[in-house]
Amino acid sequence: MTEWLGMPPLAATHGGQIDNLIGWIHIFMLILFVGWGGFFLYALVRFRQSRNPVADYQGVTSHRSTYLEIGVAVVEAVLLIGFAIPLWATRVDALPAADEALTVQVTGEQFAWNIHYPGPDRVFGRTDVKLLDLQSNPLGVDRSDPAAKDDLVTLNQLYLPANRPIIVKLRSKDVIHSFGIPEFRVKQDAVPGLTIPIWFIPNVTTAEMRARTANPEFQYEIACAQLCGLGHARMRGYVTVQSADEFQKWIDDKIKEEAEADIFR
Ligand SMILES: [Cu+2]
Repeated sequence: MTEWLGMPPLAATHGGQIDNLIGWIHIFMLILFVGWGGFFLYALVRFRQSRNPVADYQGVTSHRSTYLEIGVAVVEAVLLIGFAIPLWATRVDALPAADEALTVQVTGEQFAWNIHYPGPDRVFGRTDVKLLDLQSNPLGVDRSDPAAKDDLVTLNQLYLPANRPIIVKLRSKDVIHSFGIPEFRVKQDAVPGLTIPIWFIPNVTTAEMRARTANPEFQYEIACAQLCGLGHARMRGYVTVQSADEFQKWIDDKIKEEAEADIFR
C-alpha cells in the first residue's frame, strides 16, 4: 500500500509492518493538513475585518475545537502506544534465540563501521582498550584469548546470510552514530557506553536485488543517520547479503586468510 511514497525496495521480513505504519501516518497527517488548512481559510473569511469591525472580547465560546484537538491527540496516542512502540520493542527487545541467529557486533567510530564476528565458536573474544590500534586492531581484540582466535573483524563490510535472524549489537567508540539500512527498514542509534541490540531477517540477497532493480552495481549501504562530525557524509558501510552457503564460504575463506596472516604477526 506504500508504493505511492516511493520507499526504497524492501529486503527484510518485518519491513512491511514498518511501511504500513509509515503509510498510515502519512494518511493521518494528510487529513490533519487538509483539516487545519481548511480551518485556517474558514477563520480568515469568518473573522474578516469588514464583517467584524470591533473586536469581540468574549472570543469563541463553542467547545467544538477542544473536542477536535482531543480527538487528534487520541489518534496520535493510539499510533504511538498501539503501533509504533510495540513495533520498535519487537526489534530491540524480543530478540530471537541466540543459537539460531547470527550475532554481529557493529561499532561506529568517526567515520567508519567496525564489524566484529564471533567466529565458529559463537563467542566474542575479549577486547581491551589498551590493545586498540587504529590501523592494525581498531577494536582492541585480544588475540591471546582463546575465544578471540577465530574472531573476524572487517571495516565497513558487513556480510550477512539471507533468511536467518541477524542480531546486531551496536556500540560506539566516540559520539552518537546511527546504524541505518533503508532497505531493511532498520535504524538505531549507537550510543557510546551502551551496547544496543537490534534484529532483523534480510530476505533478499544482493544478487537478487541487483536483478530486481536492473542495477548491476546495487549495494546495500549502512548510512550513518546521525550528524556525527565533519566526515559524517562519508561514514558509509556496505552490506552484502548472500545465500547461507555463500556466506559460510566467505567466513571459511576469511578465517583461512586470517590464519595465514597470523604466521607473519
Ligand atoms: Cu556517524
